[in-house]
Amino acid sequence: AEQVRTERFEAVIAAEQRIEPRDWMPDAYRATLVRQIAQHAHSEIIGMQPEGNWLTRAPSLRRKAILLAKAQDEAGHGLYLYAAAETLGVDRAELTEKLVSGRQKYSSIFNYPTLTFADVGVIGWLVDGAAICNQVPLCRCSYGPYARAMVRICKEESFHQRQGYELLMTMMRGTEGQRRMVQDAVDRWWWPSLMMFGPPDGDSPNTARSMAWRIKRHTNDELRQRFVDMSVPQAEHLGVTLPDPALSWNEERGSWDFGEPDWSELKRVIQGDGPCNAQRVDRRRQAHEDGAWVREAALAYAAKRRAEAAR
Ligand code: FAQ
Repeated sequence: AEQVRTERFEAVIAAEQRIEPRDWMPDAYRATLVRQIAQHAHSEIIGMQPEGNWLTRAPSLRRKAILLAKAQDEAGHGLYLYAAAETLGVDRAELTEKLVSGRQKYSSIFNYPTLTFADVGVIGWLVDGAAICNQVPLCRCSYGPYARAMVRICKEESFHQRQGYELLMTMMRGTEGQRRMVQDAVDRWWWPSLMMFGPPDGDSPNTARSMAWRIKRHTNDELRQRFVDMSVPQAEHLGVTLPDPALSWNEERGSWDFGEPDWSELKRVIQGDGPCNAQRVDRRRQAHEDGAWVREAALAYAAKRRAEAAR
C-alpha cells in the first residue's frame, strides 16, 4: 500500500498536477512545506516592521496612505500563508509560538534598519522586486494551496514594487540631498537583497529535494542572477549606482556578472545576530501578548454562539 501511495504521489508531481490537502503525501514533503510556508508567513508579518517605522513620519498624506495600504497587504499575505500552512495540519498559534521563541526563521532581509524615508522606496523596489522574482515560480508549486496563495500575493507585490520605484523616481527628481539619500539606501540594501535568495547552490541543503518535488522551480543562484539582470537596467534608469565594482555585462552568457555577497553575514543574520533581530522578535512577541484579549474575546464569543445554537 505504501508503495502504491508513493507512486501515485510521484505520478501527480510528474504530471504537473497539484497535491491537495486531503491527498496522501510523504512526511518529509509535508515537513518541507510547513517549514517554507511558515517562514514565508513569518516574513510577511515581521516584514511590516521596517516600513511601519515610517508610518508616523511619512512626508505627505499621500505617501502615508500608500504605505499604510502596503503594510496592510503584508498582514493579508501573512494570513493567507498561515491558512495555507494550516491545511497541512499545523496550527497558526503553534507557528507563532515557534516564531517568537526563535525556533522558526523569517527572511534575513527584515533584520536591517530603515534609516531614512528613501529606505521605504528601496524596500519596494529591491526587496519586493526580489520577492517577486522568487515567488512567481512558486505560483507553479506542486502544493495547491501554496501555489494559489502565491498568485494573489504576486499581484499585490508587483504593485508594491512599482510604488517603491515611483517613490524613488520622485526623490531623484528632487534636491541633491534627496538623491544622496536614495543612493545611500541603495548602498545599504543591495547586498542584503541578494542574500534573500538564500545561500549559494553549493551550500543549500534543501534545494535539490525541493526541486525534485517541484516546490522550488529554480535554484537560489538562478533566481539571484535573474534578479541582478532585472535590476541593473532599472538602476540605470533611476540614476543610481549599484555598490558592486564587479558588475559587468557578460556577452557570452547574456547576463550580468556580479560580485560575491558576504555569506558569513547571511549566516550571522540567519542565526539571530543581525542588526535588528532581537528588536524584531521582541516587538512581535509584545504585539502577540497585547493581542491576547482579542483572542480571548473571540473565543468567548464563539463559545456563546455555539451554546445559543445548541439550545
Ligand atoms: N533568510 O537550503 P536553503 C516577503 C535558510 S519576501 C533566512 O537554500 P530553501 C515580501 C533556509 O530556510 C521574503 N533564512 O533553503 C515582503 C534553510 O534553513 P532551514 C520571504 C534563510 O528553503 C516584502 C537554510 O537557510 N519569502 O516577505 C534565507 O530551499 C517587503 C538553508 O537554505 C519567502 O520566504 C534567508 N534569506 O531556500 C514583505 C519565499 N535563505 O529552514 C514585507 C519562500 C535561506 O532548513 C516587505 N521561500 N535561509 O532551517 C523560499 O523560496 C526558500 O525558502 C528560500 C530558501 C529561497 C528562502
